[in-house]
Amino acid sequence: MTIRRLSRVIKIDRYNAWVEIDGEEKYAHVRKRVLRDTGIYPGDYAWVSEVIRGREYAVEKIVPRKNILKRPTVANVSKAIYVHTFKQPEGYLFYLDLFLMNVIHEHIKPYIVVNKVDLLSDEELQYAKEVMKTYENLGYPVIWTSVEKKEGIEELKALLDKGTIVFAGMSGVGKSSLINTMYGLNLSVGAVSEKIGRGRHTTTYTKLIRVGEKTYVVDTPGFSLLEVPDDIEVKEVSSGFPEIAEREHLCAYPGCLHVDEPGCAVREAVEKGEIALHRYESYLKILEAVKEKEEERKWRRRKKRR
Ligand SMILES: Nc1nc2c(ncn2[C@@H]2O[C@H](COP(=O)(O)OP(=O)(O)OP(=O)(O)O)[C@@H](O)[C@H]2O)c(=O)[nH]1
Ligand SMILES: [Mg+2]
Ligand SMILES: [Zn+2]
Repeated sequence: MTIRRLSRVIKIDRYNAWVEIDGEEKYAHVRKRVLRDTGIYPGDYAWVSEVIRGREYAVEKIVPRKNILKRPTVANVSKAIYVHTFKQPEGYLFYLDLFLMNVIHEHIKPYIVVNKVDLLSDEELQYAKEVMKTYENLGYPVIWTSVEKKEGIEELKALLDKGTIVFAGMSGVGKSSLINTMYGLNLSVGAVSEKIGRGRHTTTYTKLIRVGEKTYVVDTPGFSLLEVPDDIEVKEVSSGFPEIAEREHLCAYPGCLHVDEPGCAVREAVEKGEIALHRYESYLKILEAVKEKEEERKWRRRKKRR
């Protein structure tokens, strides 16, 4: 009889996976039916068999997931940290808003880290604090860090004790640097290109790293594309924006999408400055992208029926 063990999937390499067995990383073949039925993602818990004792492993089955974070894709996430920078690179808040929507959708606890504060002048820092106030008011913790000056690192670490902790954000914001400083690791770190002020995607794959008995940190590649998850529907977008969701019942039309409907309480709140304009703009942009995906799906279904 072959032994089956419950293992954690550490990293995916095309149709194979690195899994953790007895504290060691082993390369395992992924059965076709796994790829077909459930797929396999970093962070999955999987039943792994020993095809040849101590030498060859195969992933037989994926344990049902608690959640799955999209962009970056990681399964069974406890906490998700979005790393933002105001300079080198100048981050887009839109990515943060999209990330928060994804995270809320999966019931994962989000944290926002503003890194590279050493690069900001007093005035710039004041501006940054104002921008982040919007997020703090929505209930998201914001932590200010500098890897360079070793600031905020202990504060951040104290918030993130157990579980599977994902670091996400644009390329070059310092995700790998933060993980290195916090846990004394040696992940590769790359310079932000001088010319375009953007990172160069130093980290190219998602990987779980065990840093405690029950703690994994997940380093992920920086993203640079607008990509909304496939399973989000038009009417669900607003639930990713608490300040919109809580006003929806005040709109004149049930099912109001807050675009141009008359008597829209959300747009009224934007005009009054009660909802930050950049948040509303993110909402509209995501809504548009989700609508497009829905149209695509409908079109494909119609084509299939013909
Ligand atoms: N001044 C300053 N530079 C920093 C700080 N944190 C990281 N950096 C630098 O920013 C650059 C990018 O850091 P990385 O850790 O590679 O960024 P990343 O987010 O992992 O990037 P990708 O792997 O491409 O997604 C490196 O040159 C770091 O030394 C900081 O707090 N202050
Ligand atoms: Mg990196
Ligand atoms: Zn409305």
